[in-house]
Amino acid sequence: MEKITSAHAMELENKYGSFNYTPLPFVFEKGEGIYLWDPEGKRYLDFVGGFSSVSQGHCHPRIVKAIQEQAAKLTLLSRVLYSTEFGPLAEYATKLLGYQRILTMNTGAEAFETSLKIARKWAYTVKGVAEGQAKIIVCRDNFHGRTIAAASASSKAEHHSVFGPVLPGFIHISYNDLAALEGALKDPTVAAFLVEPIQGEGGVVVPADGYLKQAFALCEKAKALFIADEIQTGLARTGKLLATQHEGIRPHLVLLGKALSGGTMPVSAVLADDEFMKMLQPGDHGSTFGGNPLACHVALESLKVIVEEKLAERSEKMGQIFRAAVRDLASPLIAEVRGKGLLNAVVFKFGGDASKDQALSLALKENGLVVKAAKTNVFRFAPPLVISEEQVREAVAILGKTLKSFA
Ligand code: PXG
Repeated sequence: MEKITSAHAMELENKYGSFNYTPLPFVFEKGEGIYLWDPEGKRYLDFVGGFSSVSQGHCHPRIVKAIQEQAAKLTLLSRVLYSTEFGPLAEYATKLLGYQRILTMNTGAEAFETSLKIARKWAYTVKGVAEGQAKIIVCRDNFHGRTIAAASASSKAEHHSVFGPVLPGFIHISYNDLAALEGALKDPTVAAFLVEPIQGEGGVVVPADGYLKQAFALCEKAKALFIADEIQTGLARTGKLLATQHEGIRPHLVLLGKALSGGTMPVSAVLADDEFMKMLQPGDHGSTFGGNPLACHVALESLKVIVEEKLAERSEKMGQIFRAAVRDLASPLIAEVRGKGLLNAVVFKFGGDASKDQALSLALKENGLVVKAAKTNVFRFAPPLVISEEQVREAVAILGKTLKSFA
């Protein structure tokens, strides 16, 4: 096939693609470990990391091999038939993460939707909420995907107005606000509190120590489910296999996605014990592709890579090095660096000027570092977890050098 230049790739996408993204004008054709290459052959450090998906590194050889082997053997059955691949994944994932059962889907948004169905049915059949009345408490500035339910749960008014009517049944409270949660839980129709342990798309917002633990206790007391959306924070990203483990809690439901396949294909999951998983009976839920043999084989290998390469420990250590090194830059343009493990944000003093964000991304890319704002003036730094100390320091040096010449 003819080789495509960056300019031509952008021209085609801009001419024939849809309008729902405004990508940075960067084109890549290859990835390996923590590196990306553009079509012209220049190499970059990738600190976007597929938004927490390519935690095992781009094109991890073990994961690539797993895809190739299984793709040549059996890819899809649907779960109306047993496969040799689902069981081993289910056993490994549940034992690793401490739950009795796993339900596999494809995208993160589907895992989110699945958890809403479990929580609502549980509210009606176990908690005794009157039909049609179940509520889910969510946090402002959350991100759970792009489906109508996720848009309904979102606090983005602009999405409510153009994609409405939104689904009823969501109660919005402030993130990191226990008093608000306690108040909202007084409503006896509440089925669940659904929360990101760290708000990713919201700008890497880290709640106060103890927030999740106390929120879990409040849910237990009010007989409501605590659902952790660990699609971005889970699977070693924050320095533990699950971010909720930092506070020693075990949510009733956990949502996973992204790194569950090392960023190679859409695989998501809900983890739960029998009492909650049994809410979904035959006919209640499913998916053509969810739990397909290819996905299961790849997810199992992706989890084993996380465990065997000790990526949680690496994430914890490299995250500390990253944050300390960014603080050591002592740049007058940096307001704050925050995060856990390798889910970090650097907040810049650009006075809310979003055009500066684009200019900084361009300047950093010139110097070999790919990174992007999660929200205005807040850049998320979330590289593959296989990163070395030397590569962390190289990235921070690029940041320091770029900021020095950045007006
Ligand atoms: N929950 C969280 C916490 C997420 O970060 C989702 C759910 C939805 O996952 P899926 O697989 O349905 O995208 C996310 C996704 C985007 C985008 O353009 C989404 C995310 C990160 C960056 C961009 O939709 N996170």
